[in-house]
Amino acid sequence: ERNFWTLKEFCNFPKMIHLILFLFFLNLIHVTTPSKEKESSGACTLIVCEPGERGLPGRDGIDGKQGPKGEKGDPGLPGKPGLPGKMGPPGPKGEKGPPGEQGPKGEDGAKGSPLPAILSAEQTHIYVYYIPCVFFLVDLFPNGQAHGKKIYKTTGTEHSFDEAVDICNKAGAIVASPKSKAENQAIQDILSRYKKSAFLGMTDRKTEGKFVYQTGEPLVYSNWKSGEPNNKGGGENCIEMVPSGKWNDMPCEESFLTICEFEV
Ligand code: MAN
Ligand code: CA
Repeated sequence: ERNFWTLKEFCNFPKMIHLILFLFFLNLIHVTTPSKEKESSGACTLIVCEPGERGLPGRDGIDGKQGPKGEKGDPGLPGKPGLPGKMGPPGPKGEKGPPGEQGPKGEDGAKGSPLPAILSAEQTHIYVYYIPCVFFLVDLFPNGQAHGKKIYKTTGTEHSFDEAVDICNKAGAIVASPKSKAENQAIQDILSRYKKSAFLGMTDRKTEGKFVYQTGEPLVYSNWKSGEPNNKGGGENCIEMVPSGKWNDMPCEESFLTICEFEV
């Protein structure tokens, strides 16, 4: 069993996006918020003090003569601090200190699911995952969809079936060939953005009425519109997926949006 996620799996997990964004902004807040320690270490504490009060008057004298001098009053409170002096000239450069001791060994990384590793990650991990993830998602938008181990991407242009096969094969892919409801949905998501139909990769060119994948294998999933495939006019050997996600057999010479399927 794999104990890691591919970038695609990681980024395609919808909740992960929110987690990454959350961690990213949490990280920003952490970086921009000064800690209490920082606040107190460098700041001057300004205490405003009044000058000291006068001491008490001396006692009355005896026999009309002036009495002895009164006792010295208590010292007044300290006055306001003076203005800071001018900065002195810089001191000579100190010698290089000895190297610090080696820090203790870090804790073992999380095993199994990568999720705990992500959750317990330090700031750098956020960047390690976040930045590639952003590139991945930007690359897929607006003409791509990732589902499971497959990525569907459209050229954004319309072509005949044979042209589409050529375009996709040259890109190391095949023409979109959904094998489940979810994969069909991923393709439909693209169609709903473009409001167009697309060719699927299956044909019944070899045996009329028997649609197969480009590998020659028979269909494991289908989503025909009711009444289809009808081979209208006797020349409908390719499949068009309409924006609703339903399938209709159509002539391979028609032009539809090209959507390629990449296996990751
Ligand atoms: C209609 C239906 C389809 C057929 C197309 C051809 O939509 O009859 O089955 O493929 O026309 O344009
Ligand atoms: Ca048809």
